[in-house]
Amino acid sequence: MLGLDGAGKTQLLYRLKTKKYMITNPTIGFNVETIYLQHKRPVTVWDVGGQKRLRFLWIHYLQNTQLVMYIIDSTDRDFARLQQCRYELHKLLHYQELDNIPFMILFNKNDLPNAMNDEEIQENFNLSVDLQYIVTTHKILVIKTTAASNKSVQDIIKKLKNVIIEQQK
Ligand SMILES: Nc1nc2c(ncn2[C@@H]2O[C@H](COP(=O)(O)OP(=O)(O)OP(=O)(O)O)[C@@H](O)[C@H]2O)c(=O)[nH]1
Ligand SMILES: [Mg+2]
Repeated sequence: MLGLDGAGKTQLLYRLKTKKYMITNPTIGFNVETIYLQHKRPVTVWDVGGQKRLRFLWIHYLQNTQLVMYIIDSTDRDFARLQQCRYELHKLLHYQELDNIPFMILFNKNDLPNAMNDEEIQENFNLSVDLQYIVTTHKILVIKTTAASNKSVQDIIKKLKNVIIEQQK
């Protein structure tokens, strides 16, 4: 799990793991948890701190990655933050170590009334929600999520499972 600070990575990780709300603090370093996809298939999820001063560390977590979940705060329309968010995403998409690794891009905080709609996501990121397509060498799946309730849990687990199984074929 990567993405700018405050996007909701840690909240989402513990939502997927425990289906409960957890008070989070900005992550300095990382959290790592095993979550279970359907049929009890375990997956190790690394959630790495997204603060600007910590982003140079991301590349150290990429070895043996099966999938990148890139989490975006869909309420954050600040120009500079949007630029950073796109920049970091593109950097990962062009990182050689991640060639052919699928990406799930999660537009999070979708429970909030000011979350970007599909048109804004398209405008700001040139991405279409619920479409799977290929950018450079990556399969990309774009979804809208919330970590504030259990509403997205099954959807994320199902898609994670599908992408991981498809990749192993
Ligand atoms: N309403 C709402 N709040 C959320 C959601 N996801 C996260 N939050 C809140 O947003 C804040 C930041 O969430 P974190 O999970 O700590 O963010 P992070 O991406 O781990 O941030 P760093 O650890 O700094 O990289 C917390 O107050 C969360 O409770 C969401 O989907 N909806
Ligand atoms: Mg965190």
